[in-house]
Amino acid sequence: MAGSINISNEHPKVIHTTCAYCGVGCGIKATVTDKELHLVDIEGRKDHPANLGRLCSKGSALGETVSLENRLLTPFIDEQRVGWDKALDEVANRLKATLDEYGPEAVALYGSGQLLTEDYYVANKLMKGFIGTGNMDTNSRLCMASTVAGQKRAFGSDTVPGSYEDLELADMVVLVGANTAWCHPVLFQRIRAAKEQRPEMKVVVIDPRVTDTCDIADLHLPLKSGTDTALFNKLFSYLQKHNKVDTAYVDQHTQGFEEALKAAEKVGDFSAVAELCGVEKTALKQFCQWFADTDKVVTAWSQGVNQSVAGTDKVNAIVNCHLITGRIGKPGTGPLSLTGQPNAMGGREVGGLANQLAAHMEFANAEDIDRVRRFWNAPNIARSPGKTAVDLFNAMDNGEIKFVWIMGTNPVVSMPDANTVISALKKCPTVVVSDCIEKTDTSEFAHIRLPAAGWSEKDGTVTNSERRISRQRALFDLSGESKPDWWIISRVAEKVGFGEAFDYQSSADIFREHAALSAFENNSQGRVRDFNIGAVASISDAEYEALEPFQWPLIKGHKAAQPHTRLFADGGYFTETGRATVVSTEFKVSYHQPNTDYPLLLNTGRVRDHWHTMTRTALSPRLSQHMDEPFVEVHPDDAEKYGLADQALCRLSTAFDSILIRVTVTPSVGKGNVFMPMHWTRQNSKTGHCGVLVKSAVDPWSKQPGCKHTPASIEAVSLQQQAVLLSRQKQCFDRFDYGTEVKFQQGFRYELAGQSIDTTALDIIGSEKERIDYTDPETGSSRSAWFALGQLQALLIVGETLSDSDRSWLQGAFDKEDIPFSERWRLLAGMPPQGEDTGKVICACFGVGEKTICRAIEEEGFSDPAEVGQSLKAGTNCGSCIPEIRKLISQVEDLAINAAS
Ligand SMILES: Nc1nc2c(c(=O)[nH]1)N[C@H]1C(S)=C(S)[C@@H](COP(=O)(O)OP(=O)(O)OC[C@H]3O[C@@H](n4cnc5c(=O)[nH]c(N)nc54)[C@H](O)[C@@H]3O)O[C@H]1N2
Ligand SMILES: Nc1nc2c(c(=O)[nH]1)N[C@H]1C(S)=C(S)[C@@H](COP(=O)(O)OP(=O)(O)OC[C@H]3O[C@@H](n4cnc5c(=O)[nH]c(N)nc54)[C@H](O)[C@@H]3O)O[C@H]1N2
Ligand code: SF4
Ligand SMILES: [Mo]
Repeated sequence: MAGSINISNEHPKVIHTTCAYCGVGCGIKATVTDKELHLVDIEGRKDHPANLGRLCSKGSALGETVSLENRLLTPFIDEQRVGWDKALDEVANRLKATLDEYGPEAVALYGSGQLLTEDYYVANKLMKGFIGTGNMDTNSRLCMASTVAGQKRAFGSDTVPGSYEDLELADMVVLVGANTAWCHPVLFQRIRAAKEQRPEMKVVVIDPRVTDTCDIADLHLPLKSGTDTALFNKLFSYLQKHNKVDTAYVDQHTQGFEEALKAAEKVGDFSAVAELCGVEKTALKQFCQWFADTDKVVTAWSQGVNQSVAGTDKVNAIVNCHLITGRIGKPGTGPLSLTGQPNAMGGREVGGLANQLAAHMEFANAEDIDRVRRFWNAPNIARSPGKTAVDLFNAMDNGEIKFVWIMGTNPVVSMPDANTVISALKKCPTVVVSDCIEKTDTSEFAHIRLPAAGWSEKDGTVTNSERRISRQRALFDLSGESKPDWWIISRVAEKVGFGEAFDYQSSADIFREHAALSAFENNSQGRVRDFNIGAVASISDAEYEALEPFQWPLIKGHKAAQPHTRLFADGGYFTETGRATVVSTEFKVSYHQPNTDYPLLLNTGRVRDHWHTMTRTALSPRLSQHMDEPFVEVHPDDAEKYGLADQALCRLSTAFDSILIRVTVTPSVGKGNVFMPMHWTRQNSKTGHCGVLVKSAVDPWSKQPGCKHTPASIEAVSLQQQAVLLSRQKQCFDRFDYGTEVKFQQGFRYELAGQSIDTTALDIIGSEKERIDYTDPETGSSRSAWFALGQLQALLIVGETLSDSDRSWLQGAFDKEDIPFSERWRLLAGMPPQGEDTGKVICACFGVGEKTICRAIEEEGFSDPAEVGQSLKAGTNCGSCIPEIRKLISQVEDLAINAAS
């Protein structure tokens, strides 16, 4: 069944692996068609329980992102290419020197939920067990820390109680601060399919924005940013008032109910809460009634909950409503945290956060410290938690951290107050960056860059949001000199003098040790821990190779045939008393308030087809077309108030920095809010970086920053000139005031603006003889096109406003081998040849454009996305664009009605 890492040269070769992206953890059937050229066909694995054959647009396009483009293929020291021996010596020597001079607290490692469990385990063991500092934190601090803290407060352990199938078995699914349609698309597809089968199943979306997730919502509560605790406290008191408390469950399995009820009641009556949360009173009542009357409820949440200075309380306010109704651990019920990264869960299992030790053991427990010390035979085990992400970079900025190793994350883009991160990295005497990509915003500050194996080459395990451990397998040999992260860390550890403990030869070696630690003195003496995969602690290399997905816990001696799909239906919590804690939570108005200088609230998040800092998705022209330029969404009333036109450039400012960015006017953001995606970096945009604007205030329990809530202001700007350059070759956009790069099939498009646009220095290959120009005498706008042997090389358009569909057909002109002279004028006149005007890409899977879809709706009278799918295939693969197709149908219908009246 399973694939093999010993890839033979026979083709095609089918390998089962797991998607590189989100925490859904979809199983992939990869058919390698050419190992040398890195060609692979990607399909969803039908027998993987997470996706049952489905994939989303990003997963489907994985094959487009495994080329060697932009890859870091050898180690570098200070921009000098070096061999591994030299690079490892340099890291080890600098590490030793720092330890000798300043001690372990001057050393830090900042990791990522995109590392495999095996990589993460070794990194954590080196830092906490052998170097002897807790200063190993991870980007999960920006992502899941509030859920970890909330679950620990409630359950005594970081346990996700349910499974994905509960989303299908539920009679009501509540999605809080989660744009599931875009960020966990396969789960969204599963919910949609369940609802289609049982239309009585209810979906409630709680999000300040109207997102595509609302496409299947029976009720959307556009609450004021940050007010979730108030809303769930109201629900708590409503449930109690309406006799919906499962008193038997509360009495037997929980503690803290009375205090928590008192705290929840403080929030006031429906009118007060509706006002506070900014939602309609009737809608709020409706939600409470539905929740009260439905036994099978799943509440799933993501970053709208976690990324808040009150994130942990939000998590507990949600969990409380499940605990007091006993709706946990039973089919179709439960609180369900949706994890972001492919291995956010695995990172937590090995102790990747600075306040964790390993295998769900704690610094707070002296027995745990001793247990891990004995198991690792660790000489210098850390005895207290280390610095969490924001503190860690602040400490670096203050000169306390002298050596940092950044692995699998891009903090210059993803950290709040990114300018402080830049300043810290500039000051830090040694910055080591392990990444797959040659140049990232973070690696620009590295003294040593180490080439890591990426998805499609690396080999190990990941855990998804439902505690399911799956294998990621290599599809190709390692590229260039790149090495797996576990190998790099182990070899450095050896050179620092910890050879015996890091003598790993394969990821299987590490997995076995990790599994053994999870079971070590677990359930025999001392306390019982939730994370236990002892059953796989002594598997052979061949068994590891063939390992099929399984859910933890998987305790030795228990039958694998009885998986722990759910926990806690009959209590059994991991607190000292064995009871879950109903945590008192309180809403404070001061959490997320704009102020007079910054009267708006900046919300940040994701778009459908890009992943984080775009190091992978920007390689795919298909994925790059859906949302191609950084933007800030502004409500129409605010746009009017601040004099902002749709698609114009504006200045968006916070107390931290100020940027130039394009405005999208849309009622989908609430009045007083603006929304900006987190993805764009200095590699592809001059100014569209959101991290520099974001406030770094953190939650007191989880230390997770509130990335969704920064007071902001916005103003119109007038730049004299705008230009669009399409070019077969990459160009530099740094000298323009505004510039963004977008990849398309045959080249790059640049959106440029500035007080004056000097394009003379552009590096365009094309014969001047084959150049044609046109200047509009009335407007002064101009177009120039360069050809070489009849093929279009570049096209520069200055001073015109282009539509999305103009851009898409002009990009299409680069596909042609030869453009006859008789056709070239069309490029200057802006007239697409018939049938080539397809519009902006809506369906990324099949590359179907907006205009093509609208024409079909108009001409064929389609009234349902399924009909559009039958005719054009759009929306029939991953389905992520179905909400957009539905919007186009209603737009075309509205136009027809308006035309008729
Ligand atoms: N396409 C895509 N998918 C991804 C990723 C990606 O980069 N791209 N990244 C992955 C990762 S690591 C993560 S963590 C997940 C994140 O997945 P999500 O959390 O679903 O995504 P976000 O867009 O960050 O934020 C979700 C929503 O929270 C809302 N929100 C903001 N403030 C509040 C609030 O106070 N209360 C409530 N209730 N809602 C609020 C925002 O308006 C936003 O729509 O996605 C994963 N999947
Ligand atoms: N404003 C704002 N900021 C946010 C968020 C938000 O919603 N708003 N969301 C936060 C969240 S939830 C998250 S998860 C973070 C994500 O933010 P980051 O972790 O910074 O983003 P990525 O682009 O995923 O960075 C991963 C890096 O690791 C590299 N890489 C990939 N695989 C490997 C590997 O196997 N080994 C090594 N060594 N390198 C590898 C990639 O090339 C890339 O450079 O952003 C956070 N920041
Ligand atoms: S939902 Fe999409 S991105 Fe997430 S794991 Fe599945 S295919 Fe990958
Ligand atoms: Mo995340």
